[in-house]
Amino acid sequence: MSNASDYTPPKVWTWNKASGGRFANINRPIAGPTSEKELPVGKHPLQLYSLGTPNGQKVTIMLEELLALGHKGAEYDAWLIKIGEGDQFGSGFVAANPNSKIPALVDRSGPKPVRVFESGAILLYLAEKFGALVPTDSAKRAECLSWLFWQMGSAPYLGGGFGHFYAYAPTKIEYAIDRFAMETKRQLDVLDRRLAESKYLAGDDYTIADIAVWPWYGGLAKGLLYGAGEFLSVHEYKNVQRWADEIGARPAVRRGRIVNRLQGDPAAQLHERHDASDFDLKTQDKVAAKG
Ligand SMILES: N[C@@H](CCC(=O)N[C@@H](CS)C(=O)NCC(=O)O)C(=O)O
Repeated sequence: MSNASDYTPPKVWTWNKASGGRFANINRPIAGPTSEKELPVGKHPLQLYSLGTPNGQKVTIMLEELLALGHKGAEYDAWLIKIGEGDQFGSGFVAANPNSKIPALVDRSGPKPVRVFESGAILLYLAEKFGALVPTDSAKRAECLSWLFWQMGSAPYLGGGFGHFYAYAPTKIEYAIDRFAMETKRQLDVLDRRLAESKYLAGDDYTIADIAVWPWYGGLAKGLLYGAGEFLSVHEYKNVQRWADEIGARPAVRRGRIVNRLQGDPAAQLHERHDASDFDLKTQDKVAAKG
């Protein structure tokens, strides 16, 4: 194995140098706000503060699905939080999410604003609020929540583990890439076996479990994450491929996945969403054409 290290950890870790890598300028070992900055509030009942990463996409897909089902109370403003520039450490954002990570939702439909953070909690909150996309039958609900929480526990190995060491770390460390590639492939196999026996993760119906898992593992299966499709032989996971294609074709998913996105095809970037018409009028290709 390559990359033998001459590093010996000191007795006590101290934060005295930049660790390098793509997120070096925002990583820090303490929580809390670094600046005073209020969050903007728009006209809709739901205020989302997010970015179009897989964790952010879960919520915008959910909101678009709810709107497609006719739940007008799911109208939302999606504000952009640029995590690369440290927006997540502003006082207003920290009040919405003390963990300083997107996505964060504030529900202003009631007498007092309700904050919700952690994408899984947001999906469940919205599903319960609107009585949609989560089964009511207790066995089916248990299956749905099991896959929802599976995603929450599993994706950090894919993103923070595999993706970080394969794509972002300043040096390629064989041990780390090997360990997390193995776990990521195991997770893909878990999904592939489930989707061999079941149309959707929770059973016959599309639910918040699919909405949580698709942006991560659907994206990975379609070669959209970390440029790692070939490395992980994602084409081998045939049932994941079938499921990823089917969900990716849903109109609400096609809308939700481009909200708050800052990368890729300009026609698939809607930096902020404040109205349903924004999908037709305010994607970056249209913004650029207007000059
Ligand atoms: N478990 C959290 C993860 C959220 C998360 O990791 N968000 C990332 C972007 S995908 C973030 O905001 N990172 C900023 C930071 O770490 O400072 C969730 O599901 O909501």
